Amino acid sequence: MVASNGRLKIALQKNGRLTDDSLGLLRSCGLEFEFQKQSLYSPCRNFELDVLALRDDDIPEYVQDGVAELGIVGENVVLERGARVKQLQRLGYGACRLMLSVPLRSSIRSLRNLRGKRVATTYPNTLNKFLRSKKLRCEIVELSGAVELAPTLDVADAICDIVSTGTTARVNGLRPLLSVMESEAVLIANPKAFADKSKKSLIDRLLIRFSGSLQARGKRYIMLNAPVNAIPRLKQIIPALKSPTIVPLAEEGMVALHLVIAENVFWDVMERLKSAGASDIIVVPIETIIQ
Ligand code: PRT
Ligand code: ZN
Repeated sequence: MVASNGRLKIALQKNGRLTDDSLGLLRSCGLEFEFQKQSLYSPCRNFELDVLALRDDDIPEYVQDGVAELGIVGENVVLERGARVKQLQRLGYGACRLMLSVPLRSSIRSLRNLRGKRVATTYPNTLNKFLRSKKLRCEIVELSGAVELAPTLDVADAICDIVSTGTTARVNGLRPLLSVMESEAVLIANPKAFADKSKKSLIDRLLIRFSGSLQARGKRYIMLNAPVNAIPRLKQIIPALKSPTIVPLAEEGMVALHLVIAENVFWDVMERLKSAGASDIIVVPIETIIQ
């Protein structure tokens, strides 16, 4: 039984693809706790929060029923379980697609060709909803795993399964037909949790930390020196992520520029800044950005 002790509870996947990133996100928000896969319940030392470790499929219902006020789970699972929960934030990891795929040699080339065919999936509700929205009738073959084997075993003509790199589909001789939904990990909440004043205030505090940490992801803080007359050129190179801070230096005609830059353009921009006159470039990681 989970103690109802006035502390906030957040449900995470106990042991799976979302576990490490979810723990990393909580830790990047300054939350300190021991996490053991075997124990259901890990109290935070420095925040009124307990972390619950659960199977991902159960998280939407537990959040809906108020066992935990918050949960982190894939959007695909939230949709499939049809839970009445509020989606608060997309978290930028666990990216995947729910994809309809067919055997390489299949004559099925379009969605219309699927009419009347057998489609194996572990996502019957999502698939059913999708097919109804397309006014298409198929026979849904509900499996509990290893969906990619269904065409080889001749229990289905197509499958509807989660794909991330596409390797599993390729290895099993399948080609993608159509994406049913895109998904990533999301933070969900029990809507009633906001009615409790102290819980709401804890959730609000956590949300600020989550946003701060997510904002900082993939960004670097750069400090560099440059001659004043190089500023117009440097400004043209700097992507419009944030206007740079410009500080005069003791050395006549020199300034320091501070700016935030996205990791994916980082090296390219650095090289161009250097050739435009920047020197003494210092790059530091960013832990959080509170706006
Ligand atoms: O034990 P528990 O029930 O908690 O975990 P689980 O085994 O049901 O889920 P898990 O850990 O596999 O996935 C958790 C969540 O991660 C999913 O609900 C998705 O939101 C997300 N996710 C991201 C994925 C994948 N990528 C993924 N590739 N979930 C599953 N897969 C599987 C997919 O089912 C297929 O078998 O990986 C295979 C395909 O991968 P690729 O890379 O070969 O395309
Ligand atoms: Zn699961």
